[in-house]
Amino acid sequence: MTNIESLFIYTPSQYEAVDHLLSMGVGAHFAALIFFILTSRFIAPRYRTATALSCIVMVSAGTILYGQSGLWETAFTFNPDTNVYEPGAATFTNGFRYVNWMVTIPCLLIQLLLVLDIRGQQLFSDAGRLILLAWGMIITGYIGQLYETTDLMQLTVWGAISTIFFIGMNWIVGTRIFRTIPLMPPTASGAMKKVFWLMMFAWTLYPLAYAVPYFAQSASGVVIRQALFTVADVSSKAVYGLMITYIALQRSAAEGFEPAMQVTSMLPQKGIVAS
Ligand code: RET
Repeated sequence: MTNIESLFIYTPSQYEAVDHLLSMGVGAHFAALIFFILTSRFIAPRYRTATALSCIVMVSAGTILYGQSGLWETAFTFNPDTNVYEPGAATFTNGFRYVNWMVTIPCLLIQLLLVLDIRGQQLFSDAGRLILLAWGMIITGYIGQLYETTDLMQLTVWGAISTIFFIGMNWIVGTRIFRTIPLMPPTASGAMKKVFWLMMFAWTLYPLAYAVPYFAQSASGVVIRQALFTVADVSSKAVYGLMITYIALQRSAAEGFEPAMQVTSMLPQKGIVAS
C-alpha cells in the first residue's frame, strides 16, 4: 500500500516545489501559534478555550508537516547522472495527515461551537455528533487512500462513503452557524458568515487532493496535490483560527471584557485626553 507520490521521479523544480510547500506549511502554523498565544489575554475567559484549541491545532499541524517534509527528503534522493530525484530510503505517504485530522478536526469543530456560544448539554450533543461524523469521514477516507495505486474502485467506494459523513457534518455546521448568526453582536456576525464560506472552500480542497489519482497520475499531479493540501491546511487551520479569534474578541468586547474593549477601541485609551 503506497501513495502515488512514490511512483514517480521528480525534476529538481518539482521536488523543491513540494519541499517548499511543506516547509511553508510548518512556518505558517508556528507563526500563527505565536499570534494565538500573544492575543489570548485579550479574549474573555468564556471564549478563551477556543483560542487554546487553536494553539493545539497549530502545534499538531506544524509538527506533522515538519514530519512530512523530513519524510519527503528521505523518500527521494538526487541522482546527479540523470539530474532527477528518484525514490530513496523511505516510502512517502500522506497517511499521517489523516491520522492527524482525528485530533485537529474535533478541535476545529469545538472552537466553532464555543464562539457560537453553544454551551452545556447542547455543546456535548453537538460536539459528540460532529466528532463521530468527522471520524467516520476520516477513517473511511484513510482506508480509501491506501488503494490509490492499486484499486481505483476501492478509492471511489471509500471516498463516496466518506463524502456522506462529510455532507452530514457540513449540514450540522451550517445549521448551527445560520441559526446563531441573528443572536450574535453585529460586529461578529459578518465574520461568522465568512467562516462558514471559508470552511466550505478549504475543507473541499481535501477531497480534491484525495481525487488527484483520477485526473493527474504524474509527478506534476503530486505537486498539485501537495499544493492543494498546503492551501487547505493554511486556510482551514491558521486563517480559520484568526477569524475565530476575531469573533471571540468581538464577542468579548460586546460582553464588556475590558482588554477586548481596548483592543477593539470600544474604550477610550488611558492616558489619551480628548480635546
Ligand atoms: C477525505 C476522503 C475523501 C472524501 C472526503 C474527505 C474529506 C476530508 C476533509 C478533511 C478536512 C481536514 C481538515 C484538517 C484540519 O486539520 C477524507 C479526503 C470528503 C474534509 C479540516
